[in-house]
Amino acid sequence: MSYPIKNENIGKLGYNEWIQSVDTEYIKNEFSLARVIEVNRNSYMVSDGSHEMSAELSGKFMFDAEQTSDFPTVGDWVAIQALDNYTLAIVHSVLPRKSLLKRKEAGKRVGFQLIAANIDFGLIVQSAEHPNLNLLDRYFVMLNESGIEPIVVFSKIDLLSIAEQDDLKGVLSKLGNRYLFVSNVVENGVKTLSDNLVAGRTYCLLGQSGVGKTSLLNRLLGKDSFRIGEVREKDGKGRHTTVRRQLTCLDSGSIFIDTPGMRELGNFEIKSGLDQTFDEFSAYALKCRFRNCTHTHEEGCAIIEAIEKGEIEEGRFKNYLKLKKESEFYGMSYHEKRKKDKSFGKMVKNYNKRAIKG
Ligand SMILES: Nc1nc2c(ncn2[C@@H]2O[C@H](COP(=O)(O)OP(=O)(O)O)[C@@H](O)[C@H]2O)c(=O)[nH]1
Ligand SMILES: [Mg+2]
Ligand SMILES: [Zn+2]
Repeated sequence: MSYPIKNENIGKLGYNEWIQSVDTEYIKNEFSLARVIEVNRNSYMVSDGSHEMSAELSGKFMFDAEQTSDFPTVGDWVAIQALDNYTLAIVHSVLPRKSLLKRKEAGKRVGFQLIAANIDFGLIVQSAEHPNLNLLDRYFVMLNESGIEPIVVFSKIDLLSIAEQDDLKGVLSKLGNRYLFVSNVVENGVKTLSDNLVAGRTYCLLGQSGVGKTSLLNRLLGKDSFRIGEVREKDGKGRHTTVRRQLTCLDSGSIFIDTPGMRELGNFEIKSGLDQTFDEFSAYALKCRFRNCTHTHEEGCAIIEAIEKGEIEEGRFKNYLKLKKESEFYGMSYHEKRKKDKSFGKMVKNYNKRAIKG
């Protein structure tokens, strides 16, 4: 029995010109195109737009896979063989990715975990009650580095008084970030977000556990499709309770990936992402005495001077240093990392002390 290469409903999964331009090499003969819609530890679900199938990796795939990033993650386009009247799919290859989100594995300095692939927009969700601007920067760096456009959403706005909302707006305007306030319990902001979503594009919900990511997705779907509040940071033993990630299509045509909360968000070797995130530094950096200034301790560093004059916020600079050191750490070889691992925390502390006196 032969199946069509591309299901006529593949478009609703975000099939577009970009993936069309790469799929011809992979989607031929007995293979057809599908997207990974769920990853739960090592089990997968894929969809071709009309059929949702549980999926297994082919023997050759398993044999050839060498590293974490070779394996499929949610959002990936894959070449499959549909079997048993579309109940089972064998995954033969993962198509090249437009973007890939990954993070450092919890508690480990070495090794990483894939979050999602082929994401256009990252929806960073934070509770308006507990905004964390340093963490926000971390997400910006991660998204900028992967070429994913960040959108910031502050949820639970219903829990803030008008005065508190104004205070928060004051803090945020200073940073000049684009953001949105929403409440998932009263009519507020969700419609603005929903009106601005782009059909055919893939959005990934990011943020700590309990901030309201799944509630927001349910609101956007207009029904309670996903269970909220079920994802806890830790169980009694302090381990993650779930690793499930799911992709779902809104009626309006945009595609959403929900992720469980992340206890720890580590970045990898970062190049452009860091400069892009702290781009207000760049005008000062041109005036540093040394062209290769690292803005960490140098004499004549215009950034350090700007901090002393109060033109750049010290907290942002400290966060910049921290992320920069981390990034350099991830750029090292495996063995260098193991060696440095223990002294890492101390290293960051010392840099902060040296750079900012008093
Ligand atoms: N007051 C208020 N509570 C919310 C809001 N959004 C989510 N919650 C609650 O916050 C808890 C965690 O929500 P959930 O969507 O599961 O968060 P997730 O872990 O980020 O997916 C649940 O008890 C929700 O009812 C909101 O906008 N306002
Ligand atoms: Mg959730
Ligand atoms: Zn400098």
